[in-house]
Amino acid sequence: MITLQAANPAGLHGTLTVPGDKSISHRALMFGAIAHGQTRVHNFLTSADVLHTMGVLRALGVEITQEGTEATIEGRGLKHFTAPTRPLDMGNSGTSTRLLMGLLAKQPFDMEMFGDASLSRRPLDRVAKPLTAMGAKYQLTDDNYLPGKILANQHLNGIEYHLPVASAQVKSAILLAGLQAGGTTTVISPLASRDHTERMLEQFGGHLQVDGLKVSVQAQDDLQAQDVTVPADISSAAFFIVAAIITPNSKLSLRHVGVNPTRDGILRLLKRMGAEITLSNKSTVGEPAADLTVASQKLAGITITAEDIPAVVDELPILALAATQAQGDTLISGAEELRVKETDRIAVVVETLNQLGADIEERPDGMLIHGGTPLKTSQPVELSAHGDHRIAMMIAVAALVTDGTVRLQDEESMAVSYPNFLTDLAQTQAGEV
Ligand code: SPQ
Repeated sequence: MITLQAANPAGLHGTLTVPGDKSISHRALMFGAIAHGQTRVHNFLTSADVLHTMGVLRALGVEITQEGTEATIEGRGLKHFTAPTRPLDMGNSGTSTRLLMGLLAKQPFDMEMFGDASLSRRPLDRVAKPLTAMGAKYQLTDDNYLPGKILANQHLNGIEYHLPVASAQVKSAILLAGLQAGGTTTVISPLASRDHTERMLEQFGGHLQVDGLKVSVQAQDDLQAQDVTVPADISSAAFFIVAAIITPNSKLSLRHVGVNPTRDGILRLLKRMGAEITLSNKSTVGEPAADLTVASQKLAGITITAEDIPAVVDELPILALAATQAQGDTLISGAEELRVKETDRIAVVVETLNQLGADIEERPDGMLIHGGTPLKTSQPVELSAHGDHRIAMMIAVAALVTDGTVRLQDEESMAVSYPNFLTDLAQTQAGEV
């Protein structure tokens, strides 16, 4: 348990580079493993989730070296994995589990897999169903959870699949299986979800057809190794963006943040709330990125609907905190997917922020946040993130503007996506970055 710091009267200051993007780091490892030749990944994220993907690929015989944020993968194509000698450990990572269920759907051996308590409560039927229709075979618990097995399988056929929810993980799993399937595999999404898999597949020489929300691939085992530079993770940057906005007297710059339009919903929604966030040094080589500058300012409540959700899905906890400090109400709807993340992020955000004096009503598909509530606690309050990295970081940012003592029980959960978050936050407090 740690006691979190309240903000200094001088605010947060400096220029910070947050770690590499988690979604892109997972995919760089996976594409590096199935390409031919040596892939180099720069600014790779060395967080627990990504290291679980790395551990699984190594257990399947892939040679990967890592020094700091540089990783090198010796790729040998889709057909040269070796049977693991132990169950595959997915840790806390939904992305590792779901994407690898697609990537490994056609191997000549069984693979056992397991995850931590949170991952063992997250639904896998959303990937198992379409992948089984392609010919893949899985053994999961009766409720379609981990622990489970990807069974040996010789044959996959293409399908046309209409995703019931806009999920990048399900789309990616099907496309990765589609690279090994007969005929054409097509995924049609109800709304755009993050397109890192499509972009990276193209970079590695994949032939994919994209027509609006419809993406198709055919079997292909000649992907070529690449140099991949991972931008800073906008999902991690979001905590500092909101911290600077709600903490008086602050000004922060964040370097080379990924601003892929399928991920930058946090910037668009904060702008709709009246925030000014300046983008400079835009780069479009590989994934789009830019330097962001943001200072303390006032926000106004807005209405957020289903169309907004996929591009901001992981940032909704920290956006909810921002909304508690805005003038007026913010309504978040169409966000029921939040209930099947590392925690039920609707229930946990409402409960946690209300414990700090916020006024939020839980809705089945989101929440109604009554803004303009000063956060305060007369007694020292002990909060748990329930093992959810994004909730833990939201609590640390909330503590900056809470009048009273806030303690956090499971700060170690931040290691899933941002191991040095508290150090970086403390440095911005001291203006040392
Ligand atoms: O990997 P995991 O545990 O699912 O991570 C989360 C997160 O908060 O970091 C979700 F809990 O991000 C997902 C995201 O919500 C990462 C992801 C991806 O890399 O493809 C896609 C999103 O999930 P989904 O279900 O919408 O596809």
